Amino acid sequence: LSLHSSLDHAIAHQHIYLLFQPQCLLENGHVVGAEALVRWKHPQRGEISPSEFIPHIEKAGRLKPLTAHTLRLAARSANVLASAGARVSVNISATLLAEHDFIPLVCDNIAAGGGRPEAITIEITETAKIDDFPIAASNLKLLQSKGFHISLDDFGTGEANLSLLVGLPCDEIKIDRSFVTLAQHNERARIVIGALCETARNADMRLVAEGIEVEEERNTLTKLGCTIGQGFYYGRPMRIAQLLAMVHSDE
Ligand code: G
Ligand code: G
Ligand code: NA
Ligand code: MN
Repeated sequence: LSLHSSLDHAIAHQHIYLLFQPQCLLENGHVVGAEALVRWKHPQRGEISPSEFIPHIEKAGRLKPLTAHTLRLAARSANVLASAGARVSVNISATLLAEHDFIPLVCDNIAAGGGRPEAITIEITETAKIDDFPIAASNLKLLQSKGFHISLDDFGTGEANLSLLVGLPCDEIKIDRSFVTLAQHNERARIVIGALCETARNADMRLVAEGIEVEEERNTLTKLGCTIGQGFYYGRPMRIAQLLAMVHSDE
């Protein structure tokens, strides 16, 4: 049985759900946000990774119903997190940006989950697949005007490049974790990260360093002017209850 034909069943039976990975202030570890990461617990196949099932679902033309579901789930958690001062980031594949119904896909499902746009960041992933750049840009501008924040995922790798940073409306840069890893022993990587931090500050954008695994990386990123980090050092993707416990332990 193929994955895409069991999508509706999986959604209806809560086999598809979200885990949340904390985003923390480097300075003191306080949780300021969380990235929602989708999971599929298949009754026969076990846990399937999104990097496996999303391309599959996309090829079968079912990415919209999957995205609708993750947006609704994320919206439900956004309110509890917002009351604790943390945002929720939700991943949206760039293939959807130029779709004619992209705006209602986002707005209707966030509303259906009871979420406020102000509490939600839309992370643009798989930027290689932006079909129609001008339409994508105007759709993102519209989402911004409704209060959503826009984030560029995996910045600095592949097509997540300076053209997007210059040409798309965005409020946040997520530096790809490969640079965080390199920063420990590569001076050029440190120079580039420092410049990106300054760019973000000057453009009034938020910058999140991905893939912080150890304290040394936290220290290096702090020295370079970075303020927010995400990675195993702060926590693996976890259930919402666990994340809330972590948020409340800050208080
Ligand atoms: O959660 P994990 O670390 O396994 O994520 C693997 C990849 O799947 C990452 O590139 C992540 O951006 C992507 N991903 C996770 N959740 C979603 C989602 O809800 N929608 C989309 N489009 N991609 C997601
Ligand atoms: O593409 P995106 O950046 O959304 O991918 C998120 C993926 O990165 C998830 O699969 C998540 O489990 C993984 N991840 C999150 N933090 C870390 C980390 O500190 N180290 C490594 N190696 N992977 C991480
Ligand atoms: Na992401
Ligand atoms: Mn990323």
